[in-house]
Amino acid sequence: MANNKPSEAGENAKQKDLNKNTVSGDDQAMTTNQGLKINDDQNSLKAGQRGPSIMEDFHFREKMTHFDHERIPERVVHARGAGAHGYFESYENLEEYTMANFLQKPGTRTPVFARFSTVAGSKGSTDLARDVRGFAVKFYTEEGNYDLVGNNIPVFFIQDAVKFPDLIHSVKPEPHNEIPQAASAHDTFWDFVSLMPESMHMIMWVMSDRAIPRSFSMMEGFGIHTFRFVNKEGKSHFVKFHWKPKNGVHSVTWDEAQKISGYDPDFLRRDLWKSIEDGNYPEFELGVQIIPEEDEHKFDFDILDATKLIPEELVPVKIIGKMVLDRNPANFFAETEQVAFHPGHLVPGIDFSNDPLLQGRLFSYTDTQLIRLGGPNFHEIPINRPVCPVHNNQRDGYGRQTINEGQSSYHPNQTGGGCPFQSAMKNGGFTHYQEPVSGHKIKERSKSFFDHYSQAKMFFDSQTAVEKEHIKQALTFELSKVSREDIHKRVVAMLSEVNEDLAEEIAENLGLDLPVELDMDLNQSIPADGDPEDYQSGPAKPSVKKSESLSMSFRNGNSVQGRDFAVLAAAGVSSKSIEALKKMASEKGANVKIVSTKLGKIKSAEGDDIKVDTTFLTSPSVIFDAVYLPDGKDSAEMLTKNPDAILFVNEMFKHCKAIGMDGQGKTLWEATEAHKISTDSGAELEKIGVIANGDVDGFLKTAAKHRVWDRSSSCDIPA
Ligand code: HDD
Repeated sequence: MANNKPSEAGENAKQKDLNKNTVSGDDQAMTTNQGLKINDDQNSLKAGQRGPSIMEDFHFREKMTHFDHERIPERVVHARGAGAHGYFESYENLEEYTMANFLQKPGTRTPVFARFSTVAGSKGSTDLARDVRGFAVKFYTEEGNYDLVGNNIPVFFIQDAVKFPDLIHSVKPEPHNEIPQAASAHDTFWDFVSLMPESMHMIMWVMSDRAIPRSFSMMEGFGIHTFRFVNKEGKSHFVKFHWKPKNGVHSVTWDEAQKISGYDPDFLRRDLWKSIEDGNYPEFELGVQIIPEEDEHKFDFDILDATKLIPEELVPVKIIGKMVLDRNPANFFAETEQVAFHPGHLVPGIDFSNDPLLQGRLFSYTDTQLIRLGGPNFHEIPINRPVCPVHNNQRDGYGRQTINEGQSSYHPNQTGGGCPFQSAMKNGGFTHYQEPVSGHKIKERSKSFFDHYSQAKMFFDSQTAVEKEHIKQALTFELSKVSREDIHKRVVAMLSEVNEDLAEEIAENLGLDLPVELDMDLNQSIPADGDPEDYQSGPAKPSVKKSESLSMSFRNGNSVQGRDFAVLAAAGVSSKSIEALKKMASEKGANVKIVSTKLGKIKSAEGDDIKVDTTFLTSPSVIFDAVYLPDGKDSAEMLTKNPDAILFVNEMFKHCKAIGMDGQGKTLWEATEAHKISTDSGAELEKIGVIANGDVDGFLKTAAKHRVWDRSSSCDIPA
């Protein structure tokens, strides 16, 4: 009884597979788990109408027991997430680099399931925390599942997986009082960071607006580690994976993030769900940076170091396919919660590098699923099972689904005729890349990992003025919530390695004098017997001084697909004016919502009824991408008397979002502080993203830019 909706691409192999387990209760009788029809689900069995309940009530006991066991441990990191089905379509034949089957024939479609997440917060925390976003994709290929388990930031905090539990303990709520939830702005995180200079590059990214995306469909994704592509001849190339969103890379501001966290903590999850329901399918292109083996040591950083990226100026990104997410899960728990990713789920043609962070991950993911999903059979859960056959001699365990017939469960065997048998490489048998390895068994890191500041500097220097300003504000916010001065001092000392002005400004905001005097042993991050001299990071000297692709402004996208526009309206609004906007916006995939003082209908100037979608009470400006003030004298005049409407426009202005108006809509605009400020500044309205005279096309073009940052200098507005 399948109820999964077919995707646009028709039923793909994974959907057909899931349908075997998808059940709908429509038109069905209610039964116990044993299939017995239930007559009364309203009352428990009692000894008399007012008497005690009776143990014999097997229906009550079954229902209650199941309920009592409904919860499973949340993911220790990335607990909060949202997922979607879709497909990956390859653009070209990559046999020169990899034998991976799904990358051979242009046009090959492979079903995928993607899950986006925050890292630190619990399952019920806000989507808008300042945090890295997980970007995990499971490809259900004909050769088995391939998981690309990445993030929306191309580098990581630490170089060696052995530090992962420390990093996570430091960022999670503090152990003595479980405060704060889903936030890095507290003592333990910054204490750890201030003692781990290798985290500095990642800190720059996390303090940037990348850490507060506008939509899961508006962020990049990265495999982070250097992986390998291996072709049929056994030749290997190093490879870095990138996802590039069709909708461009966009973020909210920190002020918006905090407000949205209150109004709609499900903002990103809802956005993903809704855009798929509306047919605005999120789309990402997959790109690769391919590095020949011989070039491994060509860079002034180590390609095995996950705190470094390879600037696109040095190795361009080659686009090899696209992912389209076109179907929402039928059941959150069954699919999004139970999906189990693992960077070690590979197909022939893709292999690992020796990145010590990646190597450690290869242990952690199976281990965590054992506790989270309750045993070794989690690969049989519908969302996790491959679409190709699975045969081996692994048997039994909690919740085993497969009924393995026959006498033999070992290999070699003759009782089963030697089956299941091994496969030669030419028949798809996976062989590990035969990398020569030599060295001493040693707990050490290569010196080539010790430059901690060059790329942090490159990232900061590559940002636009507004982006730099936001990084400063984020650092100030986070560190202002840190209570210990020693932590402030150490962070400022590290920042001064990245950029003196940055360090000075943060020091000023924290009330510190420069240069800061450090009175602490900074050598905890080296081995007990290590000589601190051997572990010093040199001064920042990036080989690429500025990399334009590191700025979000480089990937604007110029699209309004999936954006939400508010139309402020009251009785007497012009329906003609609204229709003109709606028509053009919906053609481009944007949503238009009528916001008013109460739900129901409003009478338009033309006399027809207009349905109100939402109210000022539940839908403030921060959850919209732009605002439109339609024509209609009575409506505009009424709204000038409404403080919520005035605040709405002022806040839109403050957050540098497009403001459009038509005819009398300008009456409302003229009643705002925003109008006064822009008039006083003498700025040309259009230049600061305020589009008058019903120019819908101009309004949409401005909204497509996402923000009019030119306005930010005149945005000192009380909103
Ligand atoms: Fe991890 C989950 C991404 C380092 C250990 N990780 C997890 C998820 C993502 C990432 C996207 C959520 C998957 C999902 O949606 O279910 N992790 C990364 C990236 C890393 C990284 C991009 C660095 C480049 N992770 C990392 C290290 C370790 C782990 C170094 C431990 C050695 N990660 C885990 C985990 C999780 C996890 C504990 C928790 C839930 C899960 O695995 O399934 O095993």
